[in-house]
Amino acid sequence: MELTGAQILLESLRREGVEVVFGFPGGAVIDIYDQLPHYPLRHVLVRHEQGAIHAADGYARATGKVGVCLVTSGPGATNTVTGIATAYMDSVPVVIITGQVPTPLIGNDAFQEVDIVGITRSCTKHNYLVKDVRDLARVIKEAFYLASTGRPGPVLIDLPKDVQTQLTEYKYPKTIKMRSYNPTYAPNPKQVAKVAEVLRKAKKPIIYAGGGVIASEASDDLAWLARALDIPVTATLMALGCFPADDPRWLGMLGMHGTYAANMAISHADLILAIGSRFDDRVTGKISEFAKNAKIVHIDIDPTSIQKNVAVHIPVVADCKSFLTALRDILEPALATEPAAPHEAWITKVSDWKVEKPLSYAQDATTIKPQFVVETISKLTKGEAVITTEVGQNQMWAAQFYAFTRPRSFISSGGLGTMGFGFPAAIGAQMAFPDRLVIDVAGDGSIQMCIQELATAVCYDLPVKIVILNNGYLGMVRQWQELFYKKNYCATCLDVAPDFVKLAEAYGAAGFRVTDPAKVESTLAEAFALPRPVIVDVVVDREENVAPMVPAGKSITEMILV
Ligand SMILES: Cc1ncc(C[n+]2csc(CCOP(=O)(O)OP(=O)(O)O)c2C)c(N)n1
Repeated sequence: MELTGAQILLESLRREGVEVVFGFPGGAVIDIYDQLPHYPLRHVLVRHEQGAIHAADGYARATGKVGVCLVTSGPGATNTVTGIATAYMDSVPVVIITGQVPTPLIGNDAFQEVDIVGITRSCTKHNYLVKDVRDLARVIKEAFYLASTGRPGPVLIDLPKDVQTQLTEYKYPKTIKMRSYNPTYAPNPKQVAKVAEVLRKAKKPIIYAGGGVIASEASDDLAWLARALDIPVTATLMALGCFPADDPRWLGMLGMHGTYAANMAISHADLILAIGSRFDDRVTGKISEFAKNAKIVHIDIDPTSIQKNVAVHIPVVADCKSFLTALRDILEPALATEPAAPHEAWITKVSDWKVEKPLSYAQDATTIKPQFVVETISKLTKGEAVITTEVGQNQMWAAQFYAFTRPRSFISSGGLGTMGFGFPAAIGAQMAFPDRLVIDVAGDGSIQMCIQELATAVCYDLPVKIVILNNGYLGMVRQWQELFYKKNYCATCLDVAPDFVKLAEAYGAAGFRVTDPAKVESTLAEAFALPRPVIVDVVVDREENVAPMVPAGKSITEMILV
């Protein structure tokens, strides 16, 4: 059967199992929108293309499926670039479809023309400009395959307007043939055996889990390993939720704003099992001082991330799930005959660090501490909500003080640190799970970057909650200015701010304000119970800092603790 390019696109999305498309129309995609009502796809009309890409990203992080976003050429396409880079840095599978000017006009500075393929070359896993409608079905099949396999990431398809209207015979390929792309899932058995051996011998082992554990759905396997061999677990921002916070082996996040216990434990370990993590500079601090006495085992699906930042003793190219399954196959029978020696002395040491310098704050009767707000959210939701965050102090407090119980429940821009991410990402997560409680923990600065999506939330009856930790500052930058720039608060005071309660109401959402610590819990509970979008504007201590903090370039043992 002959179909137009627009029909091929939509039919192929259907065949890929896509249920939701986040988008914003324009002249260069109007043919696609013209056909959209004929396909069983839910389209969410956002208010800004940055909202579309972050929502697709949030949907992908919450579900593990590929998120899809559709925008027009020129400014529509460029408005997605921040979101594409956000997804790329955090290895999130999204497919971005951009309209393009007709092929004869490409390169002519035509109206609303940009070279989006060129612009996004360095922040996509792959991208395509489709000049011939006969290539389209194959390109879409490849795009979904590339986005979701190996190390996941964003893939962009740029589709010129004339290609959308051309007709061709439609045949959706069943298989993919890409000679140069063969991700390795299964680990080398010899390497796994070596890992089993060093793990059993280690006296002071630690698991350092990264986002790959969540991406490969390996959280249960990780928990089995930690418990079977009695190993403490720390994780990156991206991996929060991969190990339950109530397990005694849980140390909290490591790195720049990690816990004292996690940073001390990784610095004193004799064996680090780094799994699905990439030794980001926010984690390692001064690299020459990082884990000097440890043997390092690194499991990653992306061979290029191994040996990139630190020297690794046992490299394993595999996805986390396959690796942990293979390791369990070796360890389980071995443990049946010879149980693992518990790491009593090591666990005691680690527990002492936890008790010595826990995450803490002092809530008094007058000024609300932001940490108290996050702890109250955690308590009210029993650690089971989907928490998205903006970027800054709010993000770090959410990471530190919310006790996550399951994977895919913490959704935050880790690698790029994108202010404005959290709210549209929450919309994406809420689209995927209409019945779950989805809360964006926000700063008063960040929330203003994509606040227009409140209209989207209201329009689609998405009961997303926004809790603003309102300190009247671009708090994290102010914190740096306080600590390292002699309190020169240049350009970080948000003197003029909207009345967030009225703003919520203006959009048709509900708004609350809290200034009294005694009212925090009841107000949040009331807000969470409302079946509609809500902003809770919590006026918090203006100059509270995130601690611990490792100053940039220092070793992670050199933490500022207050
Ligand atoms: C798009 C973008 N611009 C600038 C920054 C730099 N930045 C990092 S944190 C931060 C302050 C965030 O302020 P706010 O949202 O009020 O949160 P707070 O730190 O006060 O919780 C800024 C400006 C960024 N991360 N992203």
